Amino acid sequence: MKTFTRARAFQAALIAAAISGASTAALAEIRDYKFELVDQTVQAGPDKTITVRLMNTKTGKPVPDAVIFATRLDMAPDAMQEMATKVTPLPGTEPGTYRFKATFGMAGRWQLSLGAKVQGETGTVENKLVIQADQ
Ligand SMILES: [Cu+2]
Repeated sequence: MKTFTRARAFQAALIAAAISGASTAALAEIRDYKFELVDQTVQAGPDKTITVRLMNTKTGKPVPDAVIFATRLDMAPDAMQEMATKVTPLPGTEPGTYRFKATFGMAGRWQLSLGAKVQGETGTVENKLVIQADQ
């Protein structure tokens, strides 16, 4: 019974979203979303900021208010997957962009793994992005 109520509530929310015109997301599927790096390169060193944009590739528009739930930053592209560094979320500066703080302890290629839930969509956006850290 609980499941039924929740499903109905979710359906109602979807309809409300569609009516209010916030429905650009409702017509897309989860595979139509992808993260992209705002800057491909970063200076090696402590407390660097990474900015990514979550795009709806169908509409070409950034997607605000996604829930980012998985992040990992390591040097897998340079065969150092055990060299991982902490990723701390920072407040976004514009809708659809998501920022993180991390220490790049070494120059080279770093892989940022991201997972996200998008409002009104089932499934998970999962992307791996490669950032070049310069000396
Ligand atoms: Cu390394």
